[in-house]
Parts: sequence; structure tokens; C-alpha cells
Amino acid sequence: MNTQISLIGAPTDIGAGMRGASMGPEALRVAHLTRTLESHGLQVQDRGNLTGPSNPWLPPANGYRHLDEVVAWNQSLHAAVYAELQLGRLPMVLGGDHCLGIGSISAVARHCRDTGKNLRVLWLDAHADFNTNSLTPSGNLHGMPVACLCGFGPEALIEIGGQVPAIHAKWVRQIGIRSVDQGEKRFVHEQGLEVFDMRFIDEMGMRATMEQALSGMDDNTHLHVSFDVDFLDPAIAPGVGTTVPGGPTYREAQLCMEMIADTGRMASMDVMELNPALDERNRTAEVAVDLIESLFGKSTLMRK
Ligand SMILES: [Mn+2]
Repeated sequence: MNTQISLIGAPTDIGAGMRGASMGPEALRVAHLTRTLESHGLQVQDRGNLTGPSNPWLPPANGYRHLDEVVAWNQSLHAAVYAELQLGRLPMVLGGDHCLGIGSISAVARHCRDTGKNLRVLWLDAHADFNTNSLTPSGNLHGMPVACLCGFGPEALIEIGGQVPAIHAKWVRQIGIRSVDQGEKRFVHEQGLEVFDMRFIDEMGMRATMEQALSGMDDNTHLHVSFDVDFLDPAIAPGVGTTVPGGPTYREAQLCMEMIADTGRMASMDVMELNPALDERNRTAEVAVDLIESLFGKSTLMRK
């Protein structure tokens, strides 16, 4: 795996229904993200924070809230992630709300086109994030990034990566899903997204889930992990805007991350939706850093 990591802070809550995810990047730094990664021999460069429009906190227009501002943030993130990939580094986006997945993953997809790689996206989340402006109950764009990446959304967003759609639904594996809006559910089925929901994890276990989600990759696969912190059960991760009970436990989440690390193919990632305003003494940031550590190969098990 690439040991040259670039941290890119994207401090905004522009696509969220609650304020506070804009403080996520700093909370991850305060939880010793850099030092922790360095302790595993990784070379970390913290590129600091991107800047962009502030949150005007307006109601939706045409089913989208803050569309212009979401476009601006994602354009800037797209450029930053693409630049790091071109330098041969592993970009780690510190969100920020999950609308930023559009800029991040469209850049990864563009890099994969340049280099002839096959993209696999692991979407760890309580939500499918597959809404459109006609399906969404809220207009919050953090519920729409996967749909936008697959070509369903406003032009200004779906075109950021230079090709529409930026990715295909069949490249995506969603894990931990347990809250999907009615219309969104139908659309997920129509588009053939592969979803490993909590029912699946309950019945099959995290190990079989991850074996399936990670199957079919090879030397030419670029694996992107988009980690929405609300993937985790709120008992271990209360500091997110949209908690949904019944998520993976600490051990299940560790196993998930360790199995991703075992593939050695992760080449870019996002950490999204951490909301320090709702956290308790930064404990959710600390759990997130702990899990990121496992993503980079820290094993709790005594293995040779
Ligand atoms: Mn999400």
C-alpha cells in the first residue's frame, strides 16, 4: 500500500441538515490522527484546510439546499484530491459532510481513467445517500452524493469529474445501511447498487459481508473507502448529525477495517460527517482515528 498520505481538510457542513460537521477536520487532528498514522511508518503531510463559501442556512430551492455552495466546495476538493493522486500520494479527505464525496470520488474516478485502473468504492454508511431532488424529503445534498456520482443530479455537480456519470453503480459496495427513504429504496434497486445492509450483516456476519464486498479485486484495482462516521453504532459514535441505532459494534467495525487493510489495495479515502458539536469530549473522533489506524494495518490480533 501507498505509505505517502496527504490529509486534506474540508471544513464545511454545507450539505448537512445540522450544523457542526465543519469542525470535523480539526477534531480528527486533535485526536492525533497524524501522529497515529506516523507511528505505523506512514509519511503524513497535512495539507491544511480548503476554504469555501460559508453556510448561509437557507431552505431548499428546486429540491436542493445550498447548491451553489456545494458545487464550489466540491470543485475545490476535486482539484485537491486529483492533485495528490497525480503526485502518487494517498489522499485522505477530512470532512465535512458527505456531499464532499462527489468531489473526492469524482477525482479518484478521473485518476483511474488516466491510469487505466478499475475503481471499487466501499461506502460505509448508515444511509445509501442515493437521493435525488424529486426523492429527497429534505433537500440536503449530503443525502445525494452516490446518486450524483452515478449521474443523477444537478448538472453542475454530476459534471465535476469531467465525465458523466463519474462512476457506475456496479463499482460501489455499500455497507452498514439501515436508513433509506422510501423512494430512494426503489431507486437503489433500479440502479442495481450492491447493498450489504445491517440485516445482511446480522445474518451473515461482518466477515462474510466483507469477503463478498471485497471480492473480485485484483492488482489493477484502486480501492476507495468512503467512511461516514454514522456507519458506526451511536453507542460508540454519538458525534454525528444523523445517528441511526443498530449499526456495527466496535469489534465489527474493527474487523471491517482490518479486512480492508488486508487487501492492501486502499488508495484513497474519506472520513465524513464527524460532528464535534454533538460529540462527548471528542470520543467519536478518537474512535474514528482508532478505526483509521486499523484501515492502515494496525491489527488487534496477535498474527504473524
Ligand atoms: Mn453518508
